[in-house]
Amino acid sequence: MKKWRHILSNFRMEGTPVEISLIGNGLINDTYKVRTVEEDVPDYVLQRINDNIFTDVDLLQHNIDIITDHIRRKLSERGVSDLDRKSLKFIKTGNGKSYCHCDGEYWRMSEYIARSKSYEEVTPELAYLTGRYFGDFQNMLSDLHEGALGATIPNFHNMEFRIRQLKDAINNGRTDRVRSMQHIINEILDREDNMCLAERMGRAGTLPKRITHCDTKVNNMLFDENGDFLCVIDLDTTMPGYVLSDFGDFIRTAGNSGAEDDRNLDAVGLNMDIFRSFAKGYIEGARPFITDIEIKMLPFGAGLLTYMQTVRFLTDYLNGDTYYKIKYPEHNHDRTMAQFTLLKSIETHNNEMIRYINTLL
Ligand code: GN1
Ligand code: MG
Repeated sequence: MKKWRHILSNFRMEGTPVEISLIGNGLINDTYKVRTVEEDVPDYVLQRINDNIFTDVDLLQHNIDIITDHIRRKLSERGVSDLDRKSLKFIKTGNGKSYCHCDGEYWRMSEYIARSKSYEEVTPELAYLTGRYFGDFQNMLSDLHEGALGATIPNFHNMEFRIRQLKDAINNGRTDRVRSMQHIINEILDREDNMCLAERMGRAGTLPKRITHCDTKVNNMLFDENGDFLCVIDLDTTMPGYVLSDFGDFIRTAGNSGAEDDRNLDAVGLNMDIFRSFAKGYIEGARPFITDIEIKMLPFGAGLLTYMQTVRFLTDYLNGDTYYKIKYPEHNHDRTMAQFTLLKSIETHNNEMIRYINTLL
């Protein structure tokens, strides 16, 4: 990246930047690490915000300021030390914003948390702890007043909306791909009614909106060198949503014995040990606010988020790969098949999940 020094000059950073390198494996934004030469000055994370997807960057960064300030306040009230490692710290620009608009691109910068790491896979012990922290993350944000956070992507986890997008893609997308995926499309649309249950419950007033992270992939959590939890990262989609989102997305990623885009479908399936450990931890962390109805819906959430991701990857495949970054031409096809395989595995474990959740009520 040639112009990085120019971008950095907008931010009130400390130290002397000497090197920039691409890090992270997000499917939306581009993330770089900026190394500074001084020992006692942090390195930084520089990120280009994909404003095709996050169309209101000002709202996005305003949300993130509110979330990070609120979490810092909660942690400090609890007497937690080392706050700079336990919550993200964004760097302000010369005019006091936490992003800059530079040559038509949006950039933001935060401190790089030294000696931190993330995982692509977790053990049951780690899943339990992670569950507690995600439950606690929602809990800490549960007293934000209504309207404090806007929707950075409207209808982001709205299943009815995702189905409408899929149907648009079936009608207007690449006909060769629609034809070759017809069998999967039928299987997906067979489940449509069941999968839109949360929206119906929301309208009926039986499922409340909370503040949810909406991207609780296991690699969106940082741990220290001893494997102790530090903080949740990637706050772009933290906004009002159902608890199902965060529970489901963790199970979809960490609870999958294979990879999100595994081409070996035999490797893909639900790991019930991870499910049980995460569920136990999550319910403990969320206990101060979560209702019995929400708890009973958690197994549904595991299937829902996997179904939603299948629908989203398939939609992008049919549309000709316009949303997610791809590494090779059939990547969205392989992601669709891997997620659909995981969904079917989750469906076969439905009764087992329900029985276990009932023991935690
Ligand atoms: C995207 O870029 P990343 O990996 O943080 C997507 C999530 C999907 C995920 C699938 C804004 O997240 O919703 O679950 O890919 N984020 C957005 O891996 O669409
Ligand atoms: Mg994300």
